[in-house]
Amino acid sequence: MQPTFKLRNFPFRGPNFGEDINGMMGDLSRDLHDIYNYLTEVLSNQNTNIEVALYEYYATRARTLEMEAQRNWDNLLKARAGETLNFIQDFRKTDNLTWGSGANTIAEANRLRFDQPYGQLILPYNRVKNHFYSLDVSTGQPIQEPNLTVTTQALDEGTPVSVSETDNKNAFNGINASYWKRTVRFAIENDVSQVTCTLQVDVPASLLTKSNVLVLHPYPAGQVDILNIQYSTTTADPSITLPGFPSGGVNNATMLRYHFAPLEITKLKVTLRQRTPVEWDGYRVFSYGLQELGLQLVEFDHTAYSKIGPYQSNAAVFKVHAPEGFTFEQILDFYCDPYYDTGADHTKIYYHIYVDETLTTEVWNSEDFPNPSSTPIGVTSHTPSILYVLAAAGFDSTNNVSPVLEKFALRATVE
Ligand SMILES: [Ca+2]
Repeated sequence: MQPTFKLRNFPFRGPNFGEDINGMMGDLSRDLHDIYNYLTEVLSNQNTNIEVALYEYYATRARTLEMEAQRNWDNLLKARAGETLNFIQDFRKTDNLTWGSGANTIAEANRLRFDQPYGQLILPYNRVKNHFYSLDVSTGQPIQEPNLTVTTQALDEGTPVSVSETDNKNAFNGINASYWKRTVRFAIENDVSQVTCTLQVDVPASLLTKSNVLVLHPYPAGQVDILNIQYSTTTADPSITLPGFPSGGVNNATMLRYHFAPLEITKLKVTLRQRTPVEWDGYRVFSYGLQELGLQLVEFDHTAYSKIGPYQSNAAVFKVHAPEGFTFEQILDFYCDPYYDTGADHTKIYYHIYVDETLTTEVWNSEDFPNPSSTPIGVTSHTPSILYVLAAAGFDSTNNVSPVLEKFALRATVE
């Protein structure tokens, strides 16, 4: 949209011509009209986009609730048939999270950090240093490091009609709403099924210190495959896969976060793939990118795990509910990912099971008891309808990392 307005010359004390005045007013009126039309169209498009996203959200939510209901009913039917039940707690959900009650309630200062979007329970953060931006002390807004070198490279993008890209530095500014997006458009009859590219960034030398956490928010969330995250600690191009990144990559990636022993990372490279084209304005279009890629040095809380009064270490508690009308009889197995500390492996992850929310009657803990799979735990004398599973962790100083707890599972019978 271009303004049509042309400034006419009106000399001081005349002569001024009605034609000029009217012409200029006409231009202004047309421009205002165009601006209003344009704004109305933009707002209307925006509302349509929000509406589409909302419908998609409701549909996804409905499917999730349906699956949850099915799982609960599955356990109820098994309970009625006298079968063994499985209970799985993934740390992407907060509904069963509690901190106990009464004198043993886990104090605010001793709570594990629960980061639901990543599905992770980790040690509390004391301090965080971001390598690509800092926060303005007066406004609280992120300020990007000015000397950032970022390069995008097509790996395999076929023969597109056009490729456009927003500023790739948007992936490093600490603002999710401002993202790097690469749009690859093909003719509609083109059968291309996927596109791949890489994004490489040099960690600014002025900010070069060690890093131990990497966070990645893909765009669009849940539709981009992250094929690799590689780093370098020299001037050479990144070729070493980030510790903890799965060898098969992460398909349909949502928010990702990796913790590793501190490394002096100088360069980072992310390989992305998009396999979901959309038909857009008559073209076959692949869009992919990142909302944010963050590299951080996090100082974790180092409070040691103590078995006596476990609630004084960093911990969290999850309720496991027996199906309606039943109480727990025997715990037959306990499994967790990552696995609890068995002594030699230093995972520094510990679990306790209580039959009361006040965390007073412990029926099992991972240090003193064998796994229930070898020695089942009878709990009938307590008639618990809820089990309280306490997860505790201490800093792993052998490997210089925080434990990252992701899920646990219980197998039990009820009566
Ligand atoms: Ca961003």
